[in-house]
Amino acid sequence: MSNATTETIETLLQEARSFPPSPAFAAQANVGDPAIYDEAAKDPIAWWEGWAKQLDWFEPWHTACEFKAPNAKWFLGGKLNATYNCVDRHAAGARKNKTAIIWEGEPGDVRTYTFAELKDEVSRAANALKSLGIGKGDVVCVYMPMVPELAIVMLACARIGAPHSVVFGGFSAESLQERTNDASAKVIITADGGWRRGKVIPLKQIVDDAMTMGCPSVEKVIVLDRIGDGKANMQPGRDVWWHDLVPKQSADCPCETMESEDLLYILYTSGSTGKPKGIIHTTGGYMTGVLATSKLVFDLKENDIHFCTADCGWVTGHSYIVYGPLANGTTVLMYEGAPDTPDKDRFWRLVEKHRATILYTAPTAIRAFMKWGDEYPDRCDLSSLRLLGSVGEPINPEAWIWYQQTIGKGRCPVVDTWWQTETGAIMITPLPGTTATKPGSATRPFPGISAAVLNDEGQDLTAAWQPGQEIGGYLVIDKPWPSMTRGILNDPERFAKTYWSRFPGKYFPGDGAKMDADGYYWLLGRVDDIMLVAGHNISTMEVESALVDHPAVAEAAVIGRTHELKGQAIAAFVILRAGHESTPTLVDELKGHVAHKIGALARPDDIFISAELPKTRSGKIMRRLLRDVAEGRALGDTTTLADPAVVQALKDKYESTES
Ligand code: 7RM
Repeated sequence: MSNATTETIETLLQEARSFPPSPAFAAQANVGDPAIYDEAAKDPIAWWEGWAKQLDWFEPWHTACEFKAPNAKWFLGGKLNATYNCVDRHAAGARKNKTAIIWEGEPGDVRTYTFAELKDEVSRAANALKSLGIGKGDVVCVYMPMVPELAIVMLACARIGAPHSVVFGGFSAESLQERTNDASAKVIITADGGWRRGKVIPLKQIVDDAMTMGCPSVEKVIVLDRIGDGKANMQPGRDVWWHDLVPKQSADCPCETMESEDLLYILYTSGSTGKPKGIIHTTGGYMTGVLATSKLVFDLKENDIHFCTADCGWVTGHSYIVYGPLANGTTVLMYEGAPDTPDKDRFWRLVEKHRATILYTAPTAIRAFMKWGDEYPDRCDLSSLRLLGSVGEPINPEAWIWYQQTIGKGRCPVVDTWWQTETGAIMITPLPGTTATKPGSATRPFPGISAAVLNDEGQDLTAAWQPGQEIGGYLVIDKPWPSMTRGILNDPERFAKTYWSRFPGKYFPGDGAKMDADGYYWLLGRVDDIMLVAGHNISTMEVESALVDHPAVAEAAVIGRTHELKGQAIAAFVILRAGHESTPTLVDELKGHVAHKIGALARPDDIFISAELPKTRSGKIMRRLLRDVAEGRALGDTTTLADPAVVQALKDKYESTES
């Protein structure tokens, strides 16, 4: 988006609908008064200190914040333990017998843990790690399915001060090896397998492959028996069964006293250069950020059942299945498998059966649900739900409205939450009891977070913004916040360059943003997803929204491909809804629809109807590969795709259609 200036940003999203919180929701909400924004802005450090005080500290901090870009430290001198805050303090009090985790496996098996039971299980797992020589500072690599033991292992690591590095169970042996070695992990914890769409993902086999390729730092592999077919190929001396090691341990394991800035975890995220970045999070600041955002964004109450559908292999699972809700003493619902197994109503059956009150999921899932049809949610009882959340990518207004109407029955506030692995916690979001929402807008920075929109020259457009004006450019965060990453493991230079060099002294997340006439933020996608068509900035997301608004379209991915005259031309890849046929008339109609919705400048040059789109394992469309397809290049790196065959088939079909 090199030419992103106020003048060239078009007013593309004419979303006029606004949904104030219902009086009933506002009356009971944790935050019902917008004054909280100004209070926090007056003294953000004091505001965050207020939240930090809601954690249990073994020793208080003496300095709240020390910041010299790109390095931040929070709550210096303070000592605490994350697991103590998520488990022990609840197990020792009134929440002792309250359910902490409800878990359902894909085959339908259910297990629950009270806070007291969780404390025992976590302590046994922690003692098991200690018995293998793992202690403070030793990295534990976790490669597990979404079973309760995954959360237990994370909390066990935090209990003894061993940073965990959870690798999503969908990653390949090579990716696992790369991450294990980058972090010099001493142990890998895995399972014989995990269930996904009725099939077993052979996790232990993949660990074996990674070990064969070479993981010199790994001394032991702990294997959980999830599948129960006894097929794991155990290597004597190296591999040990969970059931031989953990249950015999004592349920008494003191929490290690950690400095506020001691490492809590490492989580790898993909970078534009290909090599994954080991994003690091420390203890005091991270816990403060997830405690505060969980409580206010999800309006957490004592009786809530929080269902976040992410996998713990992603930051959303770290912050909003494990650390945030549990720090608040909230019951979480964890699900192992796919949303369409045994049928496309699985999430709604889970909500119905376990009476989930909060659902936090991703736009890519919401669009799939829309495509599958209303009959699936409509046949389930969703009356327990009181709040809906969205995360992971911009949500198009059509999907937002469908979510609000069909799942929320117009009764539940929808919170569209913008944040990143690097930010640790939610950054831009409505507060459901006080912020009027607009479909497609993440609304406002969370209290205590200071964001701005800059132009190409780094001028702060928000500083001069006046009500009624629209501005667009690059999103930055211009003040430190507690849960911000402390860097990239082993690579401070890359950290400084990637996030802090584009606009010196400010954190640049890589996203473009618009501020509308009401001062609301609209996240426009990654800046490399902004097209420059004949001098006009057009976000791929805005064109996608327009396409998905058409009744024949289930999902769309838009890219800018190089064009001789216009700089870039718009190419759209479209999946049709069931019952619609790909015809030249429909293609013309779709082009006209976009032109009608946004303006002629946004009329796609090409529309290619496809059966599938290339997606990462976390469901993000890889537009880079679509650009390769549209520009007739050899495909770039496809190793992070859920299914590399999809994009190859797409390329073959695209090329045969063209000629
Ligand atoms: C939580 C998570 C981060 C990137 C981020 C954005 C995009 C995430 C939204 C969003 C628009 C949202 N972490 N993103 N949430 N874009 N609206 N509500 O997804 O590290 O995996 O990804 O995801 O581009 O930079 S992440």
